[in-house]
Amino acid sequence: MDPNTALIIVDLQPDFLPGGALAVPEGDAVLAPIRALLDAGDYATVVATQDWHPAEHRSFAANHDARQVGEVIDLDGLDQVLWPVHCVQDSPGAALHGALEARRGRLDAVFQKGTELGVDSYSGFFDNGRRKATGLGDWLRERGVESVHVCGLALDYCVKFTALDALELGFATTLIADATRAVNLQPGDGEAAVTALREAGAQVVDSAALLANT
Ligand code: VGL
Ligand code: ZN
Repeated sequence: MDPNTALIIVDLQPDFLPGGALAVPEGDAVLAPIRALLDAGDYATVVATQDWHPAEHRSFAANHDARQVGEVIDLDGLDQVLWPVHCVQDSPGAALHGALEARRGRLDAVFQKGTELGVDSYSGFFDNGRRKATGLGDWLRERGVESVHVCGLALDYCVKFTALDALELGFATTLIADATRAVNLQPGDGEAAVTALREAGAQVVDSAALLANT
């Protein structure tokens, strides 16, 4: 792989996989391509994001009176989808998936997000209000990274917003289409995310094409 290209693995955590608290349909289908990318992709930089909420997080429906999962509320001036309780700090469902833990030595950094009670953070770069940066953007720049390959969960939320911010920050950005899956709260959300990413300037490829070039 080009030495200035980083692999960004978004939120590969048990709570987003089948059986998890916020299970992404077919979420486990991303594991094989991600393992292959880690094994054979020869990336100089591999970084993971980790959804990491306090138990009282305001994105959880259970932390509001008479609210259901999937409802949208105003949270401190931002539209907020209400989610099931998920990725609570230090809970098993919030751990990085074993596919990454087993290769911990290959992970150069982990950026946690969603730690502030009153604002959600879909992007690995900024919270949804862009009030704070996680440090990922500066960290990539300091390492000389110029392009990023983005995969993980979920395509229509954290993968989408991580890739959009990467583009906005000036990184050449590729979505690894077979290494991501969508929540699809509304049917078609996953396809809409791919369209939005293409329109914003992202390349969309399958892992096999990337591995064929290494
Ligand atoms: C995510 C919803 C809530 C994600 C995280 O990783 O896509 N989605 N928190
Ligand atoms: Zn979350």
